[in-house]
Amino acid sequence: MGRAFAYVILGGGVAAGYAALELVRHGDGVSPGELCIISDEAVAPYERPALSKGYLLPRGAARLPAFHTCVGANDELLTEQWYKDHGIELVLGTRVVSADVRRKTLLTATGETISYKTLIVATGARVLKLEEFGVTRSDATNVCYLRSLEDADKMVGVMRSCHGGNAVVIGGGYIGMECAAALVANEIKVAMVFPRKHCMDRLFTPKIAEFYENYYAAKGVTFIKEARVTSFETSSDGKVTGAILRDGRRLPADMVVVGIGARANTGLFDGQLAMEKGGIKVNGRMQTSDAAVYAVGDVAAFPVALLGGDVRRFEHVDCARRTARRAISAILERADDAAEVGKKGFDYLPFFYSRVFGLSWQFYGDNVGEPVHFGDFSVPAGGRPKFGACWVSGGLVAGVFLEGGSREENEAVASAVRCRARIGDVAAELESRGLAFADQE
Ligand code: FAD
Ligand code: NAD
Ligand code: ISD
Repeated sequence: MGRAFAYVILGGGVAAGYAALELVRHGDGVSPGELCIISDEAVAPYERPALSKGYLLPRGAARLPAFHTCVGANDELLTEQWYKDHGIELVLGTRVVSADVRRKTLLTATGETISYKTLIVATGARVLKLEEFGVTRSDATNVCYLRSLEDADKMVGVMRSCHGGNAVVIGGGYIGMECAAALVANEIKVAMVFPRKHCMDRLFTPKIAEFYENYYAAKGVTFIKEARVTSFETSSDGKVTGAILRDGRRLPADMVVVGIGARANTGLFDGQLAMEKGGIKVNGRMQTSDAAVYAVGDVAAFPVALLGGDVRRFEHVDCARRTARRAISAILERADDAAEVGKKGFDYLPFFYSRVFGLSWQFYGDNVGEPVHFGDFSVPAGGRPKFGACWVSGGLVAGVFLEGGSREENEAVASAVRCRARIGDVAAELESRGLAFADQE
């Protein structure tokens, strides 16, 4: 025996929160008792980006309930009470262990079968573990991964016990860069190890990376590039005390932070739904190969109209919010759903951002073609740097990265990318804002 719902959202992260709000706001047909959210986390959906930023601050740190969804989009704060008030069944601390899309049922670890008419898969992604690369002992009490609130609590506790000590950060991507900045703020010395030539190599050009690496170095962070940790040295109490590199070097470690990438949580649907790009393949309405199942957020691979219908999967919060809203609009067959018909996919402008130290960058579009740098890559005394890059493909702007942009400048950049502006027009616009193209080396 089990419970039955018109709508079930599987997963309780960012996309789940935004989907719930959208259903409540626009779902004339959504009555109390019709929507259920199942999450293996112990708390209601929250804005995950806070975990590597405000949550790790040594003073005045962000704590729940302040960053439940949907405050990240300057919208309503959905506390557990909000879900109660709207008759939404929030099943927390409960893992779904199998799904049967033919029968339209989910089985939880507690043995309950939950059935749906419409399922929205919002299972997000999991961290890659060092063990998957043959490095053992990453379960030590002072080794931290960062995906969930539980992980963040562990990291806060470990940082408190390491004040003035040494941290080894493994990975030079988003987690590595944001956690290194947080460790510095907590007065912990950082050595960052990664296999590539420069940090954030999926997005940054070598010139952009050089700026951030120099900025971090000035804050005391050491970069150990083109290197890998192959084992840990541990003490008798099971704590890691050192990280050993492939070339035999030993880095002292009072703690370790690992950010070596993520994998979409698709396993429940292997062999049941079509997959692509490491995620669940959906159409421009976020509908999977089973008409009753939608997928949103990190787990969804969708055709991007702006990129000519190319199927992409993004692991970023803006995408989670927008795909969640898109799916609900499609499920409820709203007017904006009809407006999408005929397009080569979802009308989405890819958007990534990060904030570290006093810096703040945004990226819009696709980093394909030739990057052309602009602005001043030095740090002005007492001021904020402002620079960026335009990726140019066939004379048109495919993507723009901007560090230090004002709200108005970021909006201008976004619209230039959205309308595939000609590079000459963007150059003139940048110049009018005092951001001339840098000499290309
Ligand atoms: P998630 O938010 O990961 O939610 C997935 C949910 O599903 C989780 O609650 C999970 O526990 C649950 N779940 C999974 N499997 C099951 C199961 N079988 N049963 C029950 N529940 C299950 N992006 C940005 O653009 N900017 C940022 O600054 C930024 N910062 C980030 C900082 C951190 C520390 C992390 C980890 C990510 C950050 N991201 C950022 C990425 C962004 O948070 C994700 O893209 C976003 O959370 C994706 O939303 P989602 O709902 O798809 O997945
Ligand atoms: P990532 O893909 O951004 O970076 C992974 C890093 O690990 C890269 O530097 C890569 O070269 C390195 N690496 C890969 N394999 C390695 C190995 N075996 N040993 C050492 N280094 C290795 O992934 P992440 O930083 O772990 O982030 C995880 C997820 O969280 C991603 O989905 C990311 O988008 C998301 N996130 C996003 C933001 C943001 O958008 N601001 C912030 C934090 C996290
Ligand atoms: O999700 C992402 C991400 O973090 C990037 O940097 O997509 C991009 C691509 O990997 C590069 O455009």
